[in-house]
Amino acid sequence: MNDTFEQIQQVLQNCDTIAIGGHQSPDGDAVGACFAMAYALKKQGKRVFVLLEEFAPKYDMIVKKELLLPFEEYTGFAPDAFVALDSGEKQRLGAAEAVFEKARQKINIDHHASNTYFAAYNYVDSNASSASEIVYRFLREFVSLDKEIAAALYAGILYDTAGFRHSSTSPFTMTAAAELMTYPIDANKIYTAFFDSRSFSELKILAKAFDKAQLYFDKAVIYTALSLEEISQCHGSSKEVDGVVNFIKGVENVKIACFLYEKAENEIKASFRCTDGFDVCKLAQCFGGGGHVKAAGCTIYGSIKQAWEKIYQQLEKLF
Ligand SMILES: [Mn+2]
Repeated sequence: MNDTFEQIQQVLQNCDTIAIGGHQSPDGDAVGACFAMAYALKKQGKRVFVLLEEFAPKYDMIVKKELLLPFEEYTGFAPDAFVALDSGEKQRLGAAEAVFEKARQKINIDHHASNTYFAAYNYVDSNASSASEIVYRFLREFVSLDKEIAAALYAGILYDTAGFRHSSTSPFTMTAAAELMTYPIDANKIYTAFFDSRSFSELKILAKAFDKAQLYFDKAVIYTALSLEEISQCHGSSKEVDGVVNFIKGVENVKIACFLYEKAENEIKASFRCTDGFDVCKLAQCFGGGGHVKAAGCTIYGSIKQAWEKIYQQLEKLF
């Protein structure tokens, strides 16, 4: 059951020190939603701290780094409230989960279908394109938006819809984006940074992943994977593998796309995408992960080969 925006705003009103956190390996939606919320609460006179893992430099344009709580200061930090954004479960907050536990008031605002309603106050809408879209709906009721808030929200919505392309893009999404564009934000610069530019190492990583791609189950499943060694051969890092899965899913006739990479030794991160009629959230949940019906992920411990074998066994039930 969802709480109302009014209830959540009431709780925040009665708090002074507020922590805001998003999921591990923060993407554009997590970063955008967290900073938009942070800017708005700061405007309301709150002491605000954003707790996020290191994220890609392309998000710097919507970020005020001075709001980030340094990782060393997580221990012993007990805020009045913790607002978790874009996180389907509290474990997805990573190291910030300990701070979440210590917060007097716990709030969860999210759009993942697999959300576990882990806070005292929850607002989950799996039909929303992004956490940023929900934060937009929330904020416009209580604060006057400005350029900084608008840029962060626009970036979050843009990112999670892959530039208004995913089926989660609703007429409301477009209305929200249109209103956010009435602020003097550089929408084109955000688009280019997110979707039309990459480091040379990222290009090499994409090339390696594409080169290794294989089709299974009568060409309905596409699979590729990258080891730590392969990522380092490209002089890149695991923060640059984001683009792989969205690209391979576009191959003709493919129903499910699977991309695995070695985040650390024996720690395999799997990302899944699918077309209508399939549910990769369920697939990810077989391995303790989650996400959305058409985009989900999980972590599997072992080698890439072992992880793929486990996933393959699940896929066999579908094809
Ligand atoms: Mn999201």
